[in-house]
Amino acid sequence: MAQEDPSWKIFFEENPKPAHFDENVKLVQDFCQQAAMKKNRVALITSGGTTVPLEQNTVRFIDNFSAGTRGSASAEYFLEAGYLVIFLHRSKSLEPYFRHLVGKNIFDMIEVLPGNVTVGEKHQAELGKLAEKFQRQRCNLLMISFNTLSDYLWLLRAIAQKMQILGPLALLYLAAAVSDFYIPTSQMPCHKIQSSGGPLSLSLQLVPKMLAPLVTLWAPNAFIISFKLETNETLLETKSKESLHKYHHHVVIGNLLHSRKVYVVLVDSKNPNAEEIRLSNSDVESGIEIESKIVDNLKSRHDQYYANHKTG
Ligand code: PAZ
Repeated sequence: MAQEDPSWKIFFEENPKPAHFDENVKLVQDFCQQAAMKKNRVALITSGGTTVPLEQNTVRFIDNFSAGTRGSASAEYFLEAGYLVIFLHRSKSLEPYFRHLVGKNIFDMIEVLPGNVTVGEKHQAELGKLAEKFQRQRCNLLMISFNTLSDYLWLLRAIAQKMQILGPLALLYLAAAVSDFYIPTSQMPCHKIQSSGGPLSLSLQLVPKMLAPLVTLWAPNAFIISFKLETNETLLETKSKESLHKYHHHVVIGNLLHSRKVYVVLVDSKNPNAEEIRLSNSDVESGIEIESKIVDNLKSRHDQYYANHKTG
């Protein structure tokens, strides 16, 4: 039980809160209060990988794999589905709407004439559509960023706690790739590790399982979805079910590293059989993203959850 397991508490005692923490929490508090007054649904989407620093003055760190595609695409679909979105993301990873411009050269998109800069004709439709979507949603989107594992966990806890005011209107969609291992601040060297000391051996501690206090203490009424990333297909469903049974949240979405853009499996506590979402080749060719189907599926589940809460 999270209440009895002190390891997550020790983590917060031993690892200092991130810079700008109080300002960010205030932004979240105001956002949630406004939403609660209007009875809006709010989705917290976590996205991108956490870093684990090796030095207090950090030159080197261990990174968790994630480009932020899942989170940033899902944020757009949640917004389109009428949710307000808190986007807790790794700094410089993909962001909703801006992700469509990544890899494009802005200077190829504009035309510069003396005294006049315009969008080139062949980019006007695409950029116009994107800008229109972004303008329509920008007030509905709160962006909060992290770098390290510790930043992420501090912010996750605080945001979940502030979302309590929303009761079952809150949805948590935990797509970030969060490290299972870390070096406590007290065991980290202060300065850059010198290669003159010879080969480096690292000893990493296990990160306490934060889903336990998240589900029972920080966000007890929210609808909570976690992701499970595996590389071995034979483990995917079992590991996803194990996580659900251990933490008693609502949905676990399993995905495999190499097929994550076209295939996911959803498990919940009500159905013994997992539900699959798979994109066909023609879906992919016509530009359909798997996140649109994931969000549709979760919106219906959240509708049901909300209805049960109201009558329960
Ligand atoms: O950001 P991305 O689209 O490159 O990857 C998404 C993902 C694979 C990190 C995500 O779907 C996921 O599984 N997150 C949880 C990872 C974990 O098991 O910790």
